[in-house]
Amino acid sequence: MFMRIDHVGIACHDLEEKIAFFEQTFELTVVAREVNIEQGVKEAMLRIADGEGGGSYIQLLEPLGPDTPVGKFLAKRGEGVHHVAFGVPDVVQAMDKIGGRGVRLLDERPRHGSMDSSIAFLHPKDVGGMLTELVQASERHAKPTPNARNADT
Ligand code: V0V
Ligand code: CO
Repeated sequence: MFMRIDHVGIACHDLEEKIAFFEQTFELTVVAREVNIEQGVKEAMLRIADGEGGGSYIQLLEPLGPDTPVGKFLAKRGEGVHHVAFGVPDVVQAMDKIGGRGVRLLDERPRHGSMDSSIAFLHPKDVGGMLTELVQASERHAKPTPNARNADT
């Protein structure tokens, strides 16, 4: 079902400061930035690698306010890894399968994610304490090979 780790989301207080750190220390490059009102974040994607069906990234997340998922996380736990996102070929199909296996879905339908992806979250308490995101990359950012498509069926 999972094709790759799409991204690791890192909660931070100051997006610009963390971007500078990741660029200078790890020689990564920002490939997309977005303010996502629905998710309550200002975020940046730093490219690690390209892969089948989409790439791998670090996602830096600054909350738009204290009463948002990342704002609450920062207040409770401080800066650090907030979620792990797995690339899937079809997010609705993955939600159906995973939800049917007793894991709580935090979204009833896919939401808009970075770089026009379709995303959905799974409850961290049902995944061993890890907030988990499913990502279906947009056609623009994913060119699956025939093998990658067949791998999930
Ligand atoms: C909360 N908990 C976590 C957690 N956030 N555990 C691991 N990782 C996290 N990030 C734990 C928390 O410690 C509680 O455990 C329990 O889950 C319930 O948390 P809560 O504080 O009572 O509840 P809330 O109101 O903070 O909600 C938590 C959830 C919420 C996960 C339900 O944050 C959510 O719906 N997240 C999904 C959306 C999201 O995170 N969007 C931002 C990224 P104890 O203390 O009871 O043991 S947006 C993004 O990634 C985009 C746009 C993208 O393109 O990729
Ligand atoms: Co994410």
